[in-house]
Amino acid sequence: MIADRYLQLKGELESGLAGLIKLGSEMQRPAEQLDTLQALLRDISEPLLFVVAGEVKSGKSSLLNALFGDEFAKVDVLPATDRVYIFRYASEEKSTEVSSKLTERYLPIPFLRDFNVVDTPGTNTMVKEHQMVAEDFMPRADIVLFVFSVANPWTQSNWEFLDFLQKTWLKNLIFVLQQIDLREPTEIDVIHRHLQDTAMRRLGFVPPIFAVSARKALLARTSGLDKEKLWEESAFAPLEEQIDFIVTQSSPRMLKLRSTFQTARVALDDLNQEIRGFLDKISADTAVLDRLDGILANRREQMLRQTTTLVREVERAYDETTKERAQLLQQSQSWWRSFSLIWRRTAGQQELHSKLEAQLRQLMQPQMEKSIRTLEADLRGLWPQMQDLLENQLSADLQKEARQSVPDFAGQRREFSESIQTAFIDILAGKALQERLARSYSQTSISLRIIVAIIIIAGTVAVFTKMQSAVATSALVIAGIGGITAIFLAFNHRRKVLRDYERQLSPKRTEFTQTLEKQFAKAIDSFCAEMAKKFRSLSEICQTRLRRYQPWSRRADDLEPKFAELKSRLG
Ligand SMILES: Nc1nc2c(ncn2[C@@H]2O[C@H](COP(=O)(O)OP(=O)(O)OP(=O)(O)O)[C@@H](O)[C@H]2O)c(=O)[nH]1
Ligand SMILES: [Mg+2]
Repeated sequence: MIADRYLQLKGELESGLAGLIKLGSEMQRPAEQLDTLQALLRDISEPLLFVVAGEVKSGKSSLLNALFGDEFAKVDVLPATDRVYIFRYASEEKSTEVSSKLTERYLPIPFLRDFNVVDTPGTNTMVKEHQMVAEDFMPRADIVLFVFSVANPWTQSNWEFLDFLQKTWLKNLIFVLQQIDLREPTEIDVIHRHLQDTAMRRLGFVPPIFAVSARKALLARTSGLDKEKLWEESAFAPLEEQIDFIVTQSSPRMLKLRSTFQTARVALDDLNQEIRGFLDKISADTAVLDRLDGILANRREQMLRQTTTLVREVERAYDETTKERAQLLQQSQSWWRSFSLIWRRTAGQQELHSKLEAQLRQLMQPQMEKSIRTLEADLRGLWPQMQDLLENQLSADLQKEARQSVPDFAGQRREFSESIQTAFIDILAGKALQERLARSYSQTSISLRIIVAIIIIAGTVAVFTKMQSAVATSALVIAGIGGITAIFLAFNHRRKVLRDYERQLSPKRTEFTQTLEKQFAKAIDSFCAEMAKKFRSLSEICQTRLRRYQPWSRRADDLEPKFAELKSRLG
């Protein structure tokens, strides 16, 4: 295809620019910036403008058909092009009569996307159209082909039309001597020289002149036979090279490509900088969050170790209560006190229980509170420390997110204190113990009452028989046995109560310290989990941002080699 070097370069720049616009719009760049890039894209996509002029029947339309390898312009032995035609691309064929002298032909032929082609009637017949062609198309044309026919090379109308044109419009002028297959090479040489001389005389310079056969060139391009020979004989190759050269070297076109490229390069650098800036920020933020995670894990370990010390202290306090509790139990459970069960079924069991609880509470509470305070202070101190790191080391926009979600520590502290208190109360609140003791009290009470009743009955019998009969003796023996049994029961009851309390309280020590340890660990874990949750939510924000920027970064990276290639070719 003619002008393919330029078209290829333009195509690559278009694709680079289109990629850049897509990236910019995804990155929501300001509308003005995108509009500028769109305008540049439209500007460079503007098709090349080729104009052909020359004598009637000199083979102008045939030359265009041969150049583009498509018979889009009407060719005839009779005058065929009766008005100026401009050929443009459209997906459907149509014609618009712009005026009686100009028709716009829209054709779905791919090359017309890159070229607008102006075909004109013979210079000798289009006097009226001269001015329009000259003024509307010549100044903008990338290539102006002036056709002379070997069949009639001496006519004046071409030169008269050339006289009519401003010299500045002739910079892209090419003379084409057409239909060379109709004459011998020697004749063509003569005509060629004649054209050179006349051009020098009338224009003051000699444009490039190419003697060609459009008929053979078209055949070479469209028929399957003898392609190479026909192409050789058409002498089209040098003409095409010249066209290629003019278009590629055309300063307005190349300047346009170059300046468009420079603007696009700056825009790509801008986008790249923004992407890099964001990616750097994200990886710095991720590193800070990772560091915070590490610090948090360390502090968690430290605090867990510290809880062991705290629990040991509570344990010591608990042990100290054991001695005092034993004393209290001994005092309140003297064996003769068990006799009170005869007239009091519970014999103050409830009061004893309350007393024990109050004593335990009184002795342990200060130590418990101290431990809770120590741990609370530690946990409370952790957040400001983390907050400080977040505020000083995270990027400004992530800091904003960090501030929006301060963890709810108040609720957690309350929950922690409550759970410790519950564990504490639980030491003595063993329902089983209470029930067992109640059962023991009630059984002892019933047994004692029965024995007392037996003793009374036996005593009464002895009194009534005046202590002399065998019956009286037996009654006294029974009363004696009853008395001994009652003493045994009272002792046994005391022993059972003391043993039950001991059984309840000794394993409770381990249970209690284990619960305490568990509650401490739970509190620490939930504090840490709350903070880790916050770091995780910030990390997720980083990840979301990363997912947004990474494809853009890849896209920008993909554009880089394209732009480097364009730079080397555009200079
Ligand atoms: N032998 C030969 N005939 C050609 C060549 N090019 C065109 N012709 C013939 O010349 C005649 C005129 O060709 P066109 O291409 O219509 O010439 P034109 O200058 O466009 O004619 P108008 O539009 O009427 O001014 C046609 O019969 C073509 O077949 C060529 O290279 N060799
Ligand atoms: Mg024609």
